[in-house]
Amino acid sequence: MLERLQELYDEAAKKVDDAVTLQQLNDVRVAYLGKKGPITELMKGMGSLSADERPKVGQKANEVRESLTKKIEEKEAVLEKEELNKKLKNERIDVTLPGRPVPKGARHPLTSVVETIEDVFIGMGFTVAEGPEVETDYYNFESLNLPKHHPARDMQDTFFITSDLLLRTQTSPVQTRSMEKHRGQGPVKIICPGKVYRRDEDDATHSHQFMQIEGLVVDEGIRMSDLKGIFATFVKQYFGEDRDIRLRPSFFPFTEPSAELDISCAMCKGEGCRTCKHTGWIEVLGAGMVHPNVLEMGGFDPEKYTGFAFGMGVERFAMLKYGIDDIRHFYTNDARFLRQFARE
Ligand code: 2U9
Repeated sequence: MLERLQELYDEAAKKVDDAVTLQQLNDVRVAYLGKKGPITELMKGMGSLSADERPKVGQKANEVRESLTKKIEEKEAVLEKEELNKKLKNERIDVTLPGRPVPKGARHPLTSVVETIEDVFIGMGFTVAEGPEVETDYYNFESLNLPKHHPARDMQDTFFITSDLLLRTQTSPVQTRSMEKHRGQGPVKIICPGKVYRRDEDDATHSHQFMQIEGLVVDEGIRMSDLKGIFATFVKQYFGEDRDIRLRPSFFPFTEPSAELDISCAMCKGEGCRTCKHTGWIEVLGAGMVHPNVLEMGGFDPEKYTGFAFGMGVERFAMLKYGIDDIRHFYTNDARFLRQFARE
């Protein structure tokens, strides 16, 4: 048995010497040192040996195992080094090659316009408020002085989810929710940007989903002249110092009195052209003094508090500022269109 063990060692050692890949080396390891290998098999027959022979054979078997393991490990280190050197030689990286450019994304033009408008209002002491796009009938209509069967509900066709849940048609519900949070205590001074939905046929000037920024100021002693002052400042900052404003009487169920705000046409400087339909003025937003019913439903005492509110379509602002002629460009994600608004 001692001789057989030595033979096995010599045989395995030769195979280790001959191995040229790590795979071959591993095969030798499994073949000679594995559970089904000849050394293990030999050991199984040790029971038939005499008490004198058994420790000798045991010791020899351990020696063979240990030296073979050591030999394999040494060869393994050599082969690994060889393999690494081969790899380093073959896979040389040319660090002087120019890099592949990664296409850079940019803010969507509507996001930029919202951020610019937000900055102007934040500069005048407003905070930004947001709310859910799925709303209840109460917040979208009822709390805005639009009770069930009110004819003005037909002014906007609505996407209903259930008889009581809908996609908001304006961001006004955010304002009612903010008023409720104030629990009848002023001042409230917020702007509410966000997506709104209406069942319109999409065309160059209509989109079933668009963006609005609405605003609300409620405090003691707020007057229509405050509204006008805020917009004189806003229009000059957003459209330019040379723009004039005017207010025209209008009607909204949630404001009384109501007005529409026009800015002087920059194309013709008020002379009259196609952009302003030969009036010299361009309509940009709606506004008015908050209706007493709306203040009351928001938890404010209309005898003590007054306020003004306004609403604007973000796409319209972007179209006017950049001379874009079709609202659908904002939603079709043509990279050639979007790229033009990329800022560093
Ligand atoms: C509360 C009270 C009053 C919001 C207002 C308008 C006038 C308005 C339109 C502009 C173009 C919507 O995007 S558009 O179609 N909006 O003209 N919105 S006043 O009035 C409110 C809102 C909330 C609690």
